[in-house]
Amino acid sequence: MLAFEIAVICLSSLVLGAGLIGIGVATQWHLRKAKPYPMAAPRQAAVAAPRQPEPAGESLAGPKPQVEPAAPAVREPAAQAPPRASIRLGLGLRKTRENFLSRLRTALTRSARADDIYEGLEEALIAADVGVDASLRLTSAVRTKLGAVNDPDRIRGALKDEIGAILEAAEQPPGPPTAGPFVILMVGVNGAGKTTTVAKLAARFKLERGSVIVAAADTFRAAAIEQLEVWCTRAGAQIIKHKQGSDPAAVAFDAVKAAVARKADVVLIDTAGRIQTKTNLMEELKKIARVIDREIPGAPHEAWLVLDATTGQNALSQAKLFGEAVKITGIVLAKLDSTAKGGIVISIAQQLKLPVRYVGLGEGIEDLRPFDSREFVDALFSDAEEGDSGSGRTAAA
Ligand SMILES: Nc1nc2c(ncn2[C@@H]2O[C@H](COP(=O)(O)OP(=O)(O)OP(=O)(O)O)[C@@H](O)[C@H]2O)c(=O)[nH]1
Ligand SMILES: [Mg+2]
Repeated sequence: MLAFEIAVICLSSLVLGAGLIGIGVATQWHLRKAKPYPMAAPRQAAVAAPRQPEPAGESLAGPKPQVEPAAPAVREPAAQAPPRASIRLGLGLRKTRENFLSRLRTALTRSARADDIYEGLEEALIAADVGVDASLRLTSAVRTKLGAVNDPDRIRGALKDEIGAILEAAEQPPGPPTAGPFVILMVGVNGAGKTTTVAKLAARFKLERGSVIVAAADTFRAAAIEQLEVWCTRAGAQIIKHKQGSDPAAVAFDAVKAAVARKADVVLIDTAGRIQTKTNLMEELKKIARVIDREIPGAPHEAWLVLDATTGQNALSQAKLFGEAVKITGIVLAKLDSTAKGGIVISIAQQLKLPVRYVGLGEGIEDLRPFDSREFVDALFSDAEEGDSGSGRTAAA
């Protein structure tokens, strides 16, 4: 009887144990299913948090600005990522390089006839947005140099040299520091990347030149001032702002005045996007330049046209018309990472004869690099997977 009872107890314990294990396994499985996989952090912050206006951001003239609680229209800068090195040019140029090199390879290998090769070369260049004129000049320069030689490697090498020569002329760093504040006026069409570039430059100049004041002279677009404030906090720059709708020239004037009083080293003036054909908006730019010059004779020392690399050949007409309003002293080519047509740089250098000061390679504050012609050509022609190995000068600039 005792043996029977022991057997029953053992059996019951076994059944109970098995049951408990079963429940455990089922619970684990359920929990795993319910738990989401780790996701990459979202690039965009959902809504801008309301911010307290900084003392440095107060207008020097007129009433204190009314900063509305964050409106959904704020173009929120890309979410702040942990500090990282500047993006490498080879990575930023990936789309352009893939597009260009595959066409170049086809052009160099599909036929042994020189006419066919050079025709293919022109096509590859035009497809990369080098522009018809610059493409024809480049191919004819290579042909003149090589004569009857149709060895693909020689042609490729000669083309690289010709492009390098054009781009070298466009590689000029910004002017040296001035005795007083160095004033840069940023202009461009809507959405070109002006405000983002101002932020990137503010962060860079703060390290390279000292204190930076940013003028929120885009008083037109709703939430433009708040967008710039977020960026300035991130870049560690002071901001001078007025209310939305106020005169942008007055903001610019206050900014340079504040820069003189506070002995700031650099002033960056963010302006509203404007269509280059609208005369009244171009007059507004002239006025901004005039009033700055009144406060600091000779300023703005530079006026940079921000061009969206994805807009292609229209960039040339933008440069022409903006140049009629203010003397453009340099180009910043934004969004080079977003296009397969980065050859526009060659077109700009060849046709506009303007220095390309910086290139934008992403939405982050560190995604701006000084334009380096050799680095650019090496990255464009690099066959390496990542495209960076072609240049010895790719360390974060
Ligand atoms: N991928 C990429 N995106 C960029 C770059 N520069 C700017 N952008 C994006 O382009 C969009 C427009 O940028 P903004 O800086 O607001 O352009 P803006 O010229 O100030 O625009 P408006 O003030 O409306 O005329 C934003 O979504 C930016 O994140 C860049 O170099 N690469
Ligand atoms: Mg803007």
